[in-house]
Amino acid sequence: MIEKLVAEFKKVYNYNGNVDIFFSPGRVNLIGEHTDYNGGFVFPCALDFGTYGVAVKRNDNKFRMYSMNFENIGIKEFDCNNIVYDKNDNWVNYPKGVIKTFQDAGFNVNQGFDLLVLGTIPNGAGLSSSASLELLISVILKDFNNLDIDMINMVKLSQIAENKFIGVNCGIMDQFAIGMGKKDHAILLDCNSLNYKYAPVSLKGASIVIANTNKKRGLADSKYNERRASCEAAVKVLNENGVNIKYLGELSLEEFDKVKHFIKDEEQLKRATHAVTENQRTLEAVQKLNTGDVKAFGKLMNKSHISLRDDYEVTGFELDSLVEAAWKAPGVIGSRMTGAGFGGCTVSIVEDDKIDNFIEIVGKEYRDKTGLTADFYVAKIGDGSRKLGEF
Ligand code: NG1
Ligand code: MG
Repeated sequence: MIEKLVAEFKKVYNYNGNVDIFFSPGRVNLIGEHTDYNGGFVFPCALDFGTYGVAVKRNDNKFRMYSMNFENIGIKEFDCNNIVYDKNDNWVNYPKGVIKTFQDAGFNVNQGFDLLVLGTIPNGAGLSSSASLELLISVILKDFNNLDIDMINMVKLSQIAENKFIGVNCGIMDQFAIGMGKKDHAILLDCNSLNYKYAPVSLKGASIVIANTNKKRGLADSKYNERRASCEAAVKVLNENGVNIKYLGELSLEEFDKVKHFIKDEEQLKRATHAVTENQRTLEAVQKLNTGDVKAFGKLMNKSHISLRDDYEVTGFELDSLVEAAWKAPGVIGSRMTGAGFGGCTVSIVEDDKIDNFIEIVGKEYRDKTGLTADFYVAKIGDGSRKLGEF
């Protein structure tokens, strides 16, 4: 892989010296869905596949960028003094956004560089190829400009880049999981306080299997914003009735049960119910995993899916078909949709000796039902964004 990347860089930029290589993972959320922007808990982990960046410093403050995933776009060039969003720049807006956000935060990031990237994360599948790229750029900026900044602050700036420059109003989960990832661990993150704890993920002869529905997410962004708005509306109603909270994630299930009658709108009530119960499930699931009860963890993943299907209504035919097929398959400990929903991926925990069979029979049932072919990945949990070295 490294040799291929170096060779490609040398060809694209007609260059012959040493290069630096950086890597930033994708992420999968094991449980805690649509809780991040509700100030609740999430439990994601970084993956062992992600985005590679080959970079060489320039003698000026220009940036040149090339992606092996979008060869037709070719090399894009821009100057550090004039960074503006351009829809024709496609993926290059992400690096632009990160550089601009670092500048706005007062960091001198004027060291120009040539960059070649290769993403091994399926795009738009809910595995966070965008946050992966953002953190990749953050790590390069830190390295090339000798910046005094820690990973948590790079995570925050990357989220700001996505919110303000790209215009996607995401929570902090993706950037946090990718920047702060740790091999063989998932991160229990309180998205309100940003307190976090690493939990070892030892699945006792089982593995994480990610399955991509290959259903395009379509209107996902507008529906995502609708869900956020419903939760905010529920908070408003509760506050008008004397509950004093900023986020639904602040309420325990018991507290919520006492005040939920104030929410008269049926849809808002369902959305809020998901946010509160999912938060509780996430804490319980991590407790179970910590005591080695993988089966109980899997059951909570199943319940998470049901809540996302019935209360939050973000699953859809494809995700439901894939998860239902998984629930029936031998050796499956748990299965649910992951990410924003409406399409994208599912995450399952499957006994190692049943994985081949799982891929075959779940894949077949899904194809028969939907006419789509799912892609499967047996995932390993890897470390967060980092420099791999000089080559
Ligand atoms: P995905 O589907 O991976 O893009 C989105 C949000 C997360 C979180 C999840 C739902 C973006 C970029 N990310 O994830 O912050 O809210 O949905 O749990 O929108
Ligand atoms: Mg994204």
